[in-house]
Amino acid sequence: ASFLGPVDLIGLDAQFSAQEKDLARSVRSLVDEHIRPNIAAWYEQAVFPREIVPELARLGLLGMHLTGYGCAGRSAVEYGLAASELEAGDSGLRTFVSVQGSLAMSALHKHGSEEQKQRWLPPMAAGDAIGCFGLTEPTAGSDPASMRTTAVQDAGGDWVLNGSKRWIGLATLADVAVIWAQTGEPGDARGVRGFVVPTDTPGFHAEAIPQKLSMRASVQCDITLTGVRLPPDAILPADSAVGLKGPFACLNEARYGIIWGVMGAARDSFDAVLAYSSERTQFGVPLAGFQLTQAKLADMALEITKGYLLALQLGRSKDAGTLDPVAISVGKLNNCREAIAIAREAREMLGGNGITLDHSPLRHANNLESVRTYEGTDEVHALVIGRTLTGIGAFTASG
Ligand code: TGC
Repeated sequence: ASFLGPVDLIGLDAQFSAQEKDLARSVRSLVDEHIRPNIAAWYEQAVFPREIVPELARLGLLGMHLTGYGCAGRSAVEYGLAASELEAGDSGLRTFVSVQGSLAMSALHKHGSEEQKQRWLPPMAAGDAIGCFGLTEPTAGSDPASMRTTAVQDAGGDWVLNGSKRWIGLATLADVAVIWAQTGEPGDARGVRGFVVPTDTPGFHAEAIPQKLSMRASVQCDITLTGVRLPPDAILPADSAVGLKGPFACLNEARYGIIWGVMGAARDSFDAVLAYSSERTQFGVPLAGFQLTQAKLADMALEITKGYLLALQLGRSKDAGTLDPVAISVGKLNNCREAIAIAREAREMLGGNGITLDHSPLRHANNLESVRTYEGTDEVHALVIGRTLTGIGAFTASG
């Protein structure tokens, strides 16, 4: 039987190595043991289960695609499979791994000094330190170049940060924050630089955003930075971090993981409704015996299969070093759009029973509202693709 379950009607299983499938199965066991029995309660009570962090570290999932500094050095495809299995449990748990590994650790690994890497990466890989990544602001979401957070160097060389960040995953739990700030004139994309900010620095304050209807087993926060004074070596020094390409290089990593992750949520929704429709009888026959049900299941299976094929193509390209950012936009736009449609369809097929936390699809659909929005909205990715196809930037009326 395919490790992807009954949805795999085209023999996708054979496209993965034994090592890749072993990793996927290990992550699935972790999800079955630690996440599935508790996720409904965590979601209802809006709790991020911090006790899961050592389990994720034990499997080497924190910064798993990075090399050295205690990181597992796994391939892009393995990283994708792990994201997919975690998100089959809940998008909030996959988001933890993405923020820690793909955003905060990636920023340090790609752009940090040797001292910054030595200081933070080993404890982050071990789950002993948590990181967050502050790019988005209350008035700067899709357009990070318009950020208002500033970093000014004083006569002694210290950096002083002022401003605010919003929707920052893990910030109230974090030991370290990578904060992107404007060092030049407002709107100067090349003036954006990254800073490594221990969260106990005076002037750093994080607060969880309450009353979320999505990602409830996860933490997203407001950060305020009030005269946060940092030593000269707090800046991420690499040339690769000069300007917005610094944070975008990290977003590429997180967006790539999402392409796989959301297919896990879609697959779990499909598995849930396939099982339910086989058991649930109406008018004397199981729901699975109705033609309309079968047509819906078939359409879901097609899109999940195509979504995994797309993810796999991008993953193999990433491992070969040939993955282009526009291909990531193709994957994120398609797989998020299809995953949320599948989760919603599955909820509908569960009837009234589908609106409680006894079944996963509505929880997945609600989570996917966030996933399709963060790391570049559907619209941003459509316009990235449109710009590549036409050669014309259409992000604003003037291009
Ligand atoms: P532009 O200002 O022209 O370009 C700036 C520089 O960045 C480069 N670049 C990229 N580099 C690598 N990968 C990519 N995907 C890149 N996209 C752009 C670009 O080449 C340029 O380099 P240089 O050397 O010339 O300085 O920007 P653009 O016109 O290319 O992009 C416009 C647009 C709208 C696509 C971009 O601004 C964008 O992607 N906006 C969406 C921002 C976004 O995804 N935000 C999400 C932030 S993270 C978050 O939501 C929180 S979730 C995590 C958590 O839970 O904490």
